[in-house]
Amino acid sequence: MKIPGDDDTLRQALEDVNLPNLLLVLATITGDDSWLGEEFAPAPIVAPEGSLFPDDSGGYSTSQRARILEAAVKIIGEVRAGHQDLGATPNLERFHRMLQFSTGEVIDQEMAAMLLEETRFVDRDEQWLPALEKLNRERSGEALHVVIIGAGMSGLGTAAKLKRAGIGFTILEKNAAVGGTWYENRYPDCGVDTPNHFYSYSFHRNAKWSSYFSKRDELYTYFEQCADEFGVREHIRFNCTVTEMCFDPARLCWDVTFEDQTGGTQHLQASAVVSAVGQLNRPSRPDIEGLDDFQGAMWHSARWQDEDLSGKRVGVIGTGCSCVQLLPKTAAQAAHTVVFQRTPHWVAPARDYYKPVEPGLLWALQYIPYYAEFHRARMILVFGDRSWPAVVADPDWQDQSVSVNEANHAMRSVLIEFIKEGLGAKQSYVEHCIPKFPVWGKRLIVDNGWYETLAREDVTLVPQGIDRVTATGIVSADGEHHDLDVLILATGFESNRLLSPMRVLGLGGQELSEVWGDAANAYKGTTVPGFPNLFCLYGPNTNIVHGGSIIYQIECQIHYVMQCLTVLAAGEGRALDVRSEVNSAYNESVQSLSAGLAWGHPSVDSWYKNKAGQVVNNSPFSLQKFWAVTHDFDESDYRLLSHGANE
Ligand code: N01
Repeated sequence: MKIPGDDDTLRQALEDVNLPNLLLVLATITGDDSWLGEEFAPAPIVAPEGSLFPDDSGGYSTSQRARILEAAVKIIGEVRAGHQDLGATPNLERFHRMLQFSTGEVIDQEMAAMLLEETRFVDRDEQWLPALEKLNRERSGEALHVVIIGAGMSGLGTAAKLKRAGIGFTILEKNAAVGGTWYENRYPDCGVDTPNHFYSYSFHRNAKWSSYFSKRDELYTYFEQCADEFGVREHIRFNCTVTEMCFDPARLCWDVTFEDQTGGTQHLQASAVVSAVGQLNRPSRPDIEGLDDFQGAMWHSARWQDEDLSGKRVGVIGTGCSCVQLLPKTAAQAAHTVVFQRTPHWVAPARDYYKPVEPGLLWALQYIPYYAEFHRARMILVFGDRSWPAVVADPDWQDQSVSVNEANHAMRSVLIEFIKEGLGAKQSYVEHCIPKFPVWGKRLIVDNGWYETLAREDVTLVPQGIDRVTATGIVSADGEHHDLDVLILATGFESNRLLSPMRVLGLGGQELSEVWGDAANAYKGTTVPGFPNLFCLYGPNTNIVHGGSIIYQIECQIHYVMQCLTVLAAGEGRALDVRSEVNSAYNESVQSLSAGLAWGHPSVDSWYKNKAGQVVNNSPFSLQKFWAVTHDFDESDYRLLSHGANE
């Protein structure tokens, strides 16, 4: 990496960097651990009220700060001039020590091991890449071919790894472009609630995110670039919708049937199928009487129509993440907005949600050696499992009705104050805005002006529920008719029936949708007994609620799948079928853990649960634990099917 500019450029950039992080950079370059000594120990991290970003600047005195910055200018300047090499990347023991030093907190060694891979100080691909490359060389001509369904973040990530391993693959994508959810969702202010320096592939960092929480267009552009930079675009068949796949036990492969852009039916044969269809790709149309009678314009938040709302009376059904994000923008345009709420959600204060990435940090992420690595680790520590203790139920906690432990209850109190403050003159709304389930029972929504928007004079909250829709509006449960020109359905997605409407036929012709019903389950969220060589990314019980990036979860699964592929590549005509008893034991544990978490609380009714109240979508694990659970493939968990050796 060439470092541009001179000492002044460097000095200017360093104004915006995190000093505890910078000390890790200096220690790595010089190999000198005196940079991690008592003298430079940072002050504890504190969370200023209302801010998303904790104050983790280190709390150094002016003279300490000057000393660190001058040393950094000198050391990095020497690297720029070619007089200093980059030093050795830290091993686990040193990295662990570094993280504890820079945060002033006790960090689990397993967490450090995970972050060592997330920073790519350790290349996780080494777990499977050498084996696959060797097998590919030995077996040229009879290689595996993988079909990936979907070119969203799971599909592209898998494709990148298959490409690296030299395994043949085809991606079938129903849309005309890549990006999945970030292609489809275009509602106003659509964006992430996890900082992008974490919400991006660990193996394809983007040093140029303009904001910490980027918006849809920038995310979509990132995935477009990934498709090109991974060199996988030529493998994608756009406008192709998979309708059916059927496992052939004689040939030990999948026959995949899909509809192409002409409406014609086509077939592909695959040694393995990776389902990368996501959990939130089918908009849910609410079952409300009269919905089809509405004569005004109506659309779902995930199928946004760019209509000018000025002067219009707009109704919005639903108060989940999508509604909270879009409402401040649409309400500012509309003449009047009516929000139809069934259940209030918890919304967290986030006054710096729109914070741009500081110019110096942008520079540091591109040019200061190791800075981006340590920054990613820090973002994961701050925005990942930090909230985990607050979601785990404490059996001794006195009031189990609305909270699950003391920290959870404390958060509840903070958020109730935030509601009161945000609603200003509309204090009559307060009782309707306080959820009756524990905080983190559903993913905590990052605020972008929700309560202030509800407090606007031209916005009305209807908490009574909906009786029916008419040609000209909505009748609420109290009998009032609300006249509307436009109706926005922010009603979420059909999330429980994973992989549907595809027809998936496994061993013995059994159909996956029947095997699962509305209780989808898979081993490590990925493999299903009786459906050999089918790998579900972002499958059952993999969604995260407490905090963190879904790309992280997906990457954990991809590495697990790549290890499975080393077994398939080791012989001709092989298939892996997860043992039914292994899957059952795993999922019993998933359900028992889920029951002890905020989102398993009986008061929570959400898209994560099925009709019986079982958690189908969410992971019961912290990020650290999910990494550990998916890290190592154990062949004894599977039946290995091979030609002639099985029915
Ligand atoms: O959908 P939702 P979403 N009558 O299911 C209501 C991710 N996401 O699109 O709460 C009346 O959360 C329903 O009511 P209730 C994120 O993972 C992330 O907003 O069930 N109301 C609810 O209020 C999120 O969880 C981001 O009682 C009806 C709303 O519609 C997931 O996507 C941004 C109804 C649906 O809320 C889904 O979020 C956006 C009916 N018949 C989305 N049916 C960020 O990262 C449903 N509702 C920031």
